[in-house]
Amino acid sequence: MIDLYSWTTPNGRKVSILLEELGVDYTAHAIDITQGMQHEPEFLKISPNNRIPAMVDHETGMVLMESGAIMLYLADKYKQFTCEGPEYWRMIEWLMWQMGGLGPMLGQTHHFVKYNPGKVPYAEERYSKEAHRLYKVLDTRLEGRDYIAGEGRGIYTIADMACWPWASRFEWQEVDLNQYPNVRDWYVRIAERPAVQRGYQVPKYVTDVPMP
Ligand SMILES: N[C@@H](CCC(=O)N[C@@H](CS)C(=O)NCC(=O)O)C(=O)O
Repeated sequence: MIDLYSWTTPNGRKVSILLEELGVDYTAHAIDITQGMQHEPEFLKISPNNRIPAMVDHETGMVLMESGAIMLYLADKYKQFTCEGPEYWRMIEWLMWQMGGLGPMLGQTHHFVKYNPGKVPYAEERYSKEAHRLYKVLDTRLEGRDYIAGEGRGIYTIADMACWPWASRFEWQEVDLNQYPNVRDWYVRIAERPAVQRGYQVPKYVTDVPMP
C-alpha cells in the first residue's frame, strides 16, 4: 500500500495521475498548502522540504519527496510508463526539463500573471515570455510525435505525465494552446485518458480537466 501526501496542484497531480495509470492501491492524504499543513512537524518527517507531493511505500519502506524522484521510483518499481535503451535517457532529459524549467518557470508565471497582475510588470513580462518560449520548445519536440519520449511517434511515459499538469494551467498562464498545435493535440490526447481525469481530482475535486 502506498500513501500519497498531496494537494490539487501540478506537482501533486503528476504523482496521482501516475498512480491512477498504474492502477495500484494507494491512499491520498490531503495536505492543504493554503492552510500551512506542509509545515506541520509530522509532514516534515516525510517531506523535509515542506512541499507536496511526498510518498510512503509500505511494501518497501521507501519514503520520498520530490515529484520527479517519486515518478522515477514508481516507474522503476512497476516497469511501466518508462523507456528502454537510449530512449530511457531521452525520457530522463525531458523529465529534468520539466523539473528544472517548465515547472519552476510556469510556477512563477502563475505567481505574477494570475495572482499579482500589475504589481511587477518586469516579472510578468519575463515569465510570460519564458512560458511561451517553453511551450514553443515542447511544440517543436512534439512535431510528428504523439508523446515526448520513445521511438517512432513516442510512447506515453512519466515525462508526459510530469509536463501535462503544468500545461493544464494554460488559462492561468494566459496561453492559448491553439498557438502550439502539437502541444494542444498532445494535451487533449492525455486529457481524455480516464486515469488522468481521475488523477486530476486527487485529493479532491476542484474543476473538470480544462480543455483548450
Ligand atoms: N520540486 C518539487 C516542488 C514541489 C512544490 O513546489 N510543491 C508545491 C505545490 S505545487 C508546494 O508544496 N508548495 C507549498 C509551499 O510553497 O509552501 C517537486 O517537484 O516535488
